[in-house]
Amino acid sequence: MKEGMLPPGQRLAKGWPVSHYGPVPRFRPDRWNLQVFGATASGQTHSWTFDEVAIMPKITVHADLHCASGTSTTGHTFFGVPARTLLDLAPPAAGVSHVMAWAEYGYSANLRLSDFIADTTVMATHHDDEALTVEHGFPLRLVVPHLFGYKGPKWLRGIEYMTQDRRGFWEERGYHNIADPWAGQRHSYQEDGGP
Ligand SMILES: Nc1nc2c(c(=O)[nH]1)N[C@H]1C(S)=C(S)[C@@H](COP(=O)(O)O)O[C@H]1N2
Ligand SMILES: [Mo]
Repeated sequence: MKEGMLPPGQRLAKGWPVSHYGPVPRFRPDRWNLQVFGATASGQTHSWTFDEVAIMPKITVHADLHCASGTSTTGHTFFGVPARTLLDLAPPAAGVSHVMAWAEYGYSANLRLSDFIADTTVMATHHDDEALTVEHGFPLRLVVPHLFGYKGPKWLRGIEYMTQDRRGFWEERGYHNIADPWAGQRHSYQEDGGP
């Protein structure tokens, strides 16, 4: 994180407004699970209940959030499971290079494996010492502080291991495949060296 600085073209929002596409899902603990599937080493799908996720190791991550539409919020403290923990619990097959992070209602975001296992990529359960609010992603929300906000699904339900890249929800709708805010990677037309 580059503390006290905003990426080019970003402006600071007041407080922490809520921004996402579609309705807020209701949490049903009895039906909820987190799954890792796709190119796992075992070929099997791994699945955990919310109670099982709650006892996974946790870290604290300080983050600013940058929405690709141009607003940023700063000074967040997230607490949750380091994303790379999943690679220990559910080893990927050889050749896995990307993941698709899946949320309720089919929202998805693709990530390079290197971005997913970065030290500060966290599956957050808490924000500023309180359980996440449902609008911000309770019970589980992926936070990838070094990428634009659309790479961090709220209401995370699954991680798909992929041996080839595939575009997620916003990446298919004109947003940049990598989404580094410091490099101004907002739009897909920039990927082939455009402005
Ligand atoms: N499931 C889901 N997660 C999502 C989104 C969404 O539409 N659906 N929008 C993303 C986008 S574009 C942004 S900028 C952030 C906003 O998170 P915030 O409302 O907590 O600031 O959530 C991300 N996670
Ligand atoms: Mo966003």
